[in-house]
Amino acid sequence: MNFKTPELPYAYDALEPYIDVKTMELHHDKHHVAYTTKLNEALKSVNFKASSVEELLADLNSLPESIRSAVLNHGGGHVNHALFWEIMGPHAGGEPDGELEKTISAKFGSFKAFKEQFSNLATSRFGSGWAWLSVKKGGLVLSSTANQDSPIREGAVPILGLDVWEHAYYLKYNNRRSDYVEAWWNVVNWSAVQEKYKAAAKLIR
Ligand code: MN3
Repeated sequence: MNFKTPELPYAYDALEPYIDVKTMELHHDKHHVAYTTKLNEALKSVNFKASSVEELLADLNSLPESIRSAVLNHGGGHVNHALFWEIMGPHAGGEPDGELEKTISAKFGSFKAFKEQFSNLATSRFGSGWAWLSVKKGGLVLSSTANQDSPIREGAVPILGLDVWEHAYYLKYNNRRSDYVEAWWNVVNWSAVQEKYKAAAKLIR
């Protein structure tokens, strides 16, 4: 099996002015492509039953020890970025509605309170990593992970993720990660997140 980097579902400049075209080009065409290439390289001579990278990440011990860290890093990089492109979009931002809005408000008190907690996780993650909203048994959970680790490893299904590696923001925001985090809310595609929430809620009861 050969995993492929998905095409961006919008133009490289579609997230301007919040995420600049140059960052999007490098991030998708160089960084994501490198994760996918190295994942395929690591899996080249291995027989495995899993039909998705998510399954591989959830059960890393089924793989030979010699390739586990490569699959964790590059497989994680591949699925994390695939989600990241999908949950962003042009003419987006605002607030979720429907079932997702109700669930967020019930869990965190309000959308504003959720946003604050998520932003804090993203800005305070030391070094490279991600902030996440995931669905887990019992409901929604917030977390942050280092490097390309995925909430999938903790039995959760991520539905919203924010990449806080410097490659995601340094060209435009330099060292001002919190400005990037604040701007990023303007490109969150809540209807895509809502779809992911519905699918995940069916998987995990
Ligand atoms: Mn990245």
